[in-house]
Amino acid sequence: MPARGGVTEALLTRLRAILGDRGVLTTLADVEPYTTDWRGLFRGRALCVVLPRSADEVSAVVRACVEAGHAVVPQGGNTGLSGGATPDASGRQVVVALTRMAAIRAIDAAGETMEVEAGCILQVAQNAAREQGLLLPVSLAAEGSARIGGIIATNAGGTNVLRYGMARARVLGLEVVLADGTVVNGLRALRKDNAGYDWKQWFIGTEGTLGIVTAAVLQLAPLPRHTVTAWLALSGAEAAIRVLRAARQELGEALSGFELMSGAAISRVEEHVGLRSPLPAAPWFVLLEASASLGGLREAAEAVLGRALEEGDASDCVLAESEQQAAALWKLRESITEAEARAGKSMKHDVSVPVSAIPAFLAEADRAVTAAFPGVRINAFGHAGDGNIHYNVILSATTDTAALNRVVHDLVVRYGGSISAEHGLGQYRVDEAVRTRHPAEIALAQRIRAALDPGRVLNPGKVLPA
Ligand code: FAD
Ligand code: 2HG
Ligand code: ZN
Repeated sequence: MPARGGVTEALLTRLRAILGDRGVLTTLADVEPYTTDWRGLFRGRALCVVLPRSADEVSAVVRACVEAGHAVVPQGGNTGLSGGATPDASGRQVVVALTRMAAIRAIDAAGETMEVEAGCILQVAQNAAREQGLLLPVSLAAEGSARIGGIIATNAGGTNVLRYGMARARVLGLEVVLADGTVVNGLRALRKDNAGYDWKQWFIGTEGTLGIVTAAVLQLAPLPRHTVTAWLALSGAEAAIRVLRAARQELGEALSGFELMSGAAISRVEEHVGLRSPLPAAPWFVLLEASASLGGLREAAEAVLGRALEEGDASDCVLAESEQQAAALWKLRESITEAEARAGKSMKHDVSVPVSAIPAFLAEADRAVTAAFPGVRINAFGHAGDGNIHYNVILSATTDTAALNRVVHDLVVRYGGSISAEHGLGQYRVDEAVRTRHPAEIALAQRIRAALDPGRVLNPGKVLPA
């Protein structure tokens, strides 16, 4: 911890006056969990961690930090995969953790909306919706820890974007605290609202660099009565795209998940997590899910699987016979990140390309990466229905990671893709975003940032260069 001057001591005293002693954490043991990211890849330091209980307290904290010249780092569940919630190494930044603002304020069943505080855990919000016969359709493996504010600030994707869109599509209204401490309340439960700028969009997916989300009104959906879940073994990624097309034709908008996983990724889950695929080893697997309130789903899913087998796209498949079997299939898919972490250090490439370009992209990326970086192991999987591939590479002792990023991202750009489909830039991908995006796009983002946070108080060094 750097020596503290009078201004810093005065700031701590002021924060304690705002939040009480229990709302300000300063010991190394208390602060450490908030200064390291989920992967243990980024390790920062913080002057303190503050735990506000209301938007007014967040506002008072921001004002105090601005006046003392300290930056703030908003944090939710700290499950982000881009280092966005980790403070820098200066030991001066103040982490604002929203964990004590976790109330579900209201659910309007007829209007299918929920008003919820930013610190509510996603799974808690999902369960509350389910109790009312409604679905909060944002689903990801970290849902037991990720919080609503983090979900919104990263515009999280996950496994049902194909049907329900990204987190952005759920947000009807927001309450945010700006960089000068102003609280802006836009907690309206309206589907239609064209009265001026749709300013809430500025805070969705901007990773806490333009404002701190304190509460939101979310759009829910009817809870589907029927779900089918299938697991297919495929010989190649081309076959997966043909099966996707068939699934869209047979199941239409009921298709809610289409996850593509390399055989190597599933073998790693078997080896490192101890789960078993229901089918023998294959080059690729697909996990397909469809859900609807009206019947006929199973017949339509059987038609998709039958066609895939007949046309030689699938070598084998299973259709889950129970909720437990479906859950076991999802567990396999959702354990890939954990298995990858146990297999070694990896470089994550959270990329998207047009859906139809996935097979060509994968083939070209495999050729380029294995030729240039001997000894690496590719761990490719992702939300193929959305064109989002996690083209992760488990490193060898000598891999030049900057060169590896350039090879993968240059290819992504050539395919008209994005170097971050859903995890955001955080601090992990800022340089690559600057390198691969048009300079005018970066300049436009800088202008918005300068307008909303001229003093660079909010999460400096994330999304845009410091
Ligand atoms: P944090 O990690 O705490 O923060 C993330 C970013 O949001 C940071 O920049 C932080 O400063 C900012 N932030 C947090 N709260 C606020 C707030 N209230 N106001 C303003 N800014 C804020 N992501 C996906 O998109 N799809 C997936 O399928 C997916 N699967 C995952 C699986 C695993 C096993 C893990 C570990 C992560 C996964 N993630 C996935 C990444 C992560 O869960 C998401 O990015 C999630 O949205 C982060 O939420 P959080 O509350 O943990 O945010
Ligand atoms: C997923 O799709 C998450 O499971 C995590 O987005 C991806 O580990 C990753 O790279
Ligand atoms: Zn993902």
